[in-house]
Amino acid sequence: MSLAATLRSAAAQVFVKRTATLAAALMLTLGVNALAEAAGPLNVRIGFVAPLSGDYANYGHDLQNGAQLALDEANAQNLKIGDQTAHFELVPLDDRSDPRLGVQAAATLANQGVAAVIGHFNSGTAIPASRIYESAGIPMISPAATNPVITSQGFANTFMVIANDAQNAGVAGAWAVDVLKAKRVAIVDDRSAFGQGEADVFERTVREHGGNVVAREFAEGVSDDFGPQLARIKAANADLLYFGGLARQGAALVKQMKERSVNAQFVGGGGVANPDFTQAAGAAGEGAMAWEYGRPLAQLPDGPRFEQAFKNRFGTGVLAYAPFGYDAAWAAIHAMVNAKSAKPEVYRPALKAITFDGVTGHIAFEQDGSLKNGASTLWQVKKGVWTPVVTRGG
Ligand code: ABU
Repeated sequence: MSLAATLRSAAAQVFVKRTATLAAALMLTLGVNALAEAAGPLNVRIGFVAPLSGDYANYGHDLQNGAQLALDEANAQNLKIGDQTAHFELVPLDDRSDPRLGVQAAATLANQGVAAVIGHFNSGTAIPASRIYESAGIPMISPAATNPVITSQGFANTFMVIANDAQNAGVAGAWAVDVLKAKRVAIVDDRSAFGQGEADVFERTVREHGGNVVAREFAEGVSDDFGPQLARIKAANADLLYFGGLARQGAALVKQMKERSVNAQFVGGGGVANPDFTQAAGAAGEGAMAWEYGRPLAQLPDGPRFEQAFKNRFGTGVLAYAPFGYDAAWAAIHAMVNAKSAKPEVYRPALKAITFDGVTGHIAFEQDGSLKNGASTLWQVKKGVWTPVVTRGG
C-alpha cells in the first residue's frame, strides 16, 4: 500500500472510531434519559376502610382525615421510595360498620392492588376483612378496631397501632376493684365483637382481682332503650356499671341511669371518652368515667402540633381516633421508604420492624402485629369536659 493510501485508511479508521464513540455517548445519554423517565413519580395507592355513612360515620371521617393528613405531609416532603419520588393517594371505601360490606371493600381493594390498607374502624368488620388482606398479601393496619383477635390469627399482614382491648379492658377491670373499690359490679355491652369482647375481658379481670359481678346485661345493635337492663341492675344494687360499646349508646345509658336513679359509677371502655358522649349525655354525663386507648394528645410531644394541623386542614377538631389513623398511615409510609419499595412483599418486613415516634407515642410491633407497650388512660367528665385522670401502661 502507498503512503497516501495508508494515511487515508488510518484517517478512515479514526473517523469510524470517533463516530462509534459519539454514537455510544449519544446512546448512553438517551439510555440515562430513558431511565430517568422510568424513575418518574411513583403513585402509591393506600386503601382506607371505615364507616363513612350510617351510625358511626363520624368516627370513620375522623379516622380518614387523620390518614389523609399523613399522606398530605408525606407528599409535601417529596419522599423517595428507591430512586422515585412517591406520591401517596388515599383510596377510601365505606363499610357502614357492616361485616359483609367490610369484606366486599377488602376484596375491592385487593383487586385494585393497593399497597396497604388503613382500617377498619369496627372490630366486627376488621376481623373478617383481615382474612381477605392476608390472602392478597396486603398489610392492613388497624387504627381503631381493637379486639385482640385481630392480631392473634397468626397473620403476617395484620397490624394494630393502638392498644387492644385485652390491655384497655384489663386495666379497667383491675382499677375498678383495686382502686375504685367497687363491691358490686354490673356490666352492659352492645353485643358487637368490640363491646362484648371488652366486657368479657373486664368481667374476667374483675373476678381475677376478687371483685363481685352482680349483673351481666346487653343491648343489641344501636338500641337506646336500657329500661329492662337497668331495672335488673338497680335490683342487684350495683355500685359500678361498666359499658362495652360506643359513645352514643353510652350517653343514652347514663341518661337513663339518671332518670331511673341508678346510682352506680358509670365506667366506659374504649370509644366513649369523646365529645359525642358529652354532647349527647348533657348533665347526666357529669362524673362519668371511661378508659380510652393511648395517652392524652395534649401531653404528647407532637400532640398539640397535630391538633392544630388537623384543625387547619379540616376545619374541625379531633373526635377520637384520627391520631391513630395518622400514625397508621405513617407506619406504612416509613416502611415503604425504608424498604425502598411500595410492594407489600418487599416492604412488609420493614413494617414489622418499624420503630418511630408517632403522634400517639412510640410505634413498634410485637411479632403478631399488635402494638408494643400500648397505654390506656382513664378519663372523667368534669364540668362537661373529658379530663384525664391517670394513664397506665405504655
Ligand atoms: N375500639 C373502639 C372502636 C370500635 C371497635 O373496635 O369495634
